[in-house]
Amino acid sequence: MRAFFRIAFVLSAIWLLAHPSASQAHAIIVSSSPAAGATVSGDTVAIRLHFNSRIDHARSKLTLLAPNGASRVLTPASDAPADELNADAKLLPAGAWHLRWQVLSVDGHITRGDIPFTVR
Ligand SMILES: [Cu+2]
Repeated sequence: MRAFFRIAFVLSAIWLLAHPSASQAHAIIVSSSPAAGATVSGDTVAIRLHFNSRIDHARSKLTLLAPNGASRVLTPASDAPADELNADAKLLPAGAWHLRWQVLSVDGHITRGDIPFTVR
Protein backbone atom coordinates (compact mmCIF):
# COMPACT_ATOMS: atom_id res chain seq x y z
CA MET A 1 0.00 0.00 0.00
CA ARG A 2 2.85 2.36 0.77
CA ALA A 3 4.29 1.67 -2.70
CA PHE A 4 0.94 2.58 -4.22
CA PHE A 5 0.95 5.99 -2.53
CA ARG A 6 4.54 6.58 -3.58
CA ILE A 7 3.69 5.85 -7.23
CA ALA A 8 0.60 8.05 -7.05
CA PHE A 9 2.69 10.90 -5.63
CA VAL A 10 5.32 10.57 -8.36
CA LEU A 11 2.67 10.48 -11.09
CA SER A 12 0.91 13.60 -9.78
CA ALA A 13 4.26 15.42 -9.54
CA ILE A 14 5.02 14.51 -13.15
CA TRP A 15 1.57 15.75 -14.20
CA LEU A 16 2.13 19.10 -12.50
CA LEU A 17 5.54 19.48 -14.16
CA ALA A 18 4.05 18.69 -17.56
CA HIS A 19 1.17 21.17 -17.17
CA PRO A 20 2.54 24.35 -15.57
CA SER A 21 -0.29 26.80 -14.85
CA ALA A 22 -2.60 24.68 -16.98
CA SER A 23 -5.67 26.45 -15.63
CA GLN A 24 -4.33 29.95 -16.32
CA ALA A 25 -3.06 29.45 -19.84
CA HIS A 26 -6.29 30.06 -21.78
CA ALA A 27 -7.00 33.59 -22.94
CA ILE A 28 -9.66 34.97 -20.60
CA ILE A 29 -11.14 38.40 -21.21
CA VAL A 30 -10.11 40.94 -18.56
CA SER A 31 -11.93 44.03 -19.81
CA SER A 32 -13.76 45.14 -22.91
CA SER A 33 -14.84 48.26 -24.71
CA PRO A 34 -17.70 48.39 -25.29
CA ALA A 35 -18.45 46.72 -21.96
CA ALA A 36 -21.21 44.11 -21.88
CA GLY A 37 -24.53 45.93 -21.74
CA ALA A 38 -23.06 49.33 -22.63
CA THR A 39 -24.80 51.92 -24.81
CA VAL A 40 -22.56 53.63 -27.37
CA SER A 41 -22.72 56.04 -30.28
CA GLY A 42 -22.66 54.21 -33.61
CA ASP A 43 -20.51 56.70 -35.55
CA THR A 44 -17.26 55.01 -34.59
CA VAL A 45 -17.15 52.16 -32.09
CA ALA A 46 -13.61 51.50 -30.86
CA ILE A 47 -13.53 47.81 -29.97
CA ARG A 48 -10.82 47.00 -27.44
CA LEU A 49 -10.71 43.52 -25.89
CA HIS A 50 -8.05 42.98 -23.24
CA PHE A 51 -7.03 39.41 -22.34
CA ASN A 52 -5.04 37.90 -19.49
CA SER A 53 -2.46 36.41 -21.87
CA ARG A 54 -0.88 36.88 -25.26
CA ILE A 55 -3.07 35.96 -28.22
CA ASP A 56 -2.46 35.07 -31.85
CA HIS A 57 -3.88 38.08 -33.71
CA ALA A 58 -3.83 36.39 -37.12
CA ARG A 59 -5.92 33.44 -35.87
CA SER A 60 -8.38 35.40 -33.74
CA LYS A 61 -11.75 36.64 -34.99
CA LEU A 62 -14.18 39.47 -34.34
CA THR A 63 -17.71 39.42 -35.74
CA LEU A 64 -20.49 41.96 -35.22
CA LEU A 65 -24.09 40.75 -35.29
CA ALA A 66 -26.48 43.53 -36.31
CA PRO A 67 -29.97 44.09 -34.87
CA ASN A 68 -31.43 42.52 -38.05
CA GLY A 69 -29.26 39.40 -37.67
CA ALA A 70 -26.73 40.28 -40.37
CA SER A 71 -23.10 39.64 -39.50
CA ARG A 72 -20.11 41.85 -40.20
CA VAL A 73 -16.63 40.37 -39.95
CA LEU A 74 -14.08 42.82 -38.57
CA THR A 75 -10.39 42.72 -39.35
CA PRO A 76 -8.45 42.84 -36.06
CA ALA A 77 -5.74 45.50 -35.91
CA SER A 78 -2.40 43.81 -36.52
CA ASP A 79 -0.48 46.41 -34.50
CA ALA A 80 -2.45 45.86 -31.27
CA PRO A 81 -0.62 44.95 -28.03
CA ALA A 82 0.06 41.21 -27.66
CA ASP A 83 -2.79 40.74 -25.17
CA GLU A 84 -5.41 42.84 -26.99
CA LEU A 85 -7.81 42.25 -29.87
CA ASN A 86 -8.83 45.59 -31.37
CA ALA A 87 -10.87 46.89 -34.30
CA ASP A 88 -12.84 49.97 -35.26
CA ALA A 89 -16.42 49.67 -36.47
CA LYS A 90 -18.06 52.62 -38.21
CA LEU A 91 -21.61 53.73 -38.92
CA LEU A 92 -23.52 51.14 -36.92
CA PRO A 93 -27.33 51.57 -37.08
CA ALA A 94 -29.14 52.00 -33.76
CA GLY A 95 -30.32 48.88 -31.98
CA ALA A 96 -29.16 45.80 -30.12
CA TRP A 97 -25.81 44.46 -31.32
CA HIS A 98 -23.59 41.53 -30.34
CA LEU A 99 -19.82 41.34 -30.58
CA ARG A 100 -18.65 37.74 -31.01
CA TRP A 101 -14.98 37.13 -30.32
CA GLN A 102 -12.84 34.03 -30.72
CA VAL A 103 -9.19 34.03 -29.81
CA LEU A 104 -6.32 31.59 -30.05
CA SER A 105 -3.97 31.96 -27.12
CA VAL A 106 -0.29 31.19 -27.41
CA ASP A 107 -0.83 27.85 -25.58
CA GLY A 108 -2.95 26.69 -28.53
CA HIS A 109 -6.36 26.86 -26.83
CA ILE A 110 -9.36 28.64 -28.34
CA THR A 111 -11.77 30.65 -26.20
CA ARG A 112 -14.82 32.58 -27.35
CA GLY A 113 -17.45 34.90 -26.03
CA ASP A 114 -20.31 37.24 -26.85
CA ILE A 115 -20.63 40.88 -25.72
CA PRO A 116 -24.08 42.42 -26.10
CA PHE A 117 -24.26 46.22 -26.46
CA THR A 118 -26.66 48.86 -27.68
CA VAL A 119 -26.14 51.57 -30.28
CA ARG A 120 -28.23 54.63 -29.48
CU1 LIG B 1 -5.11 27.04 -22.50
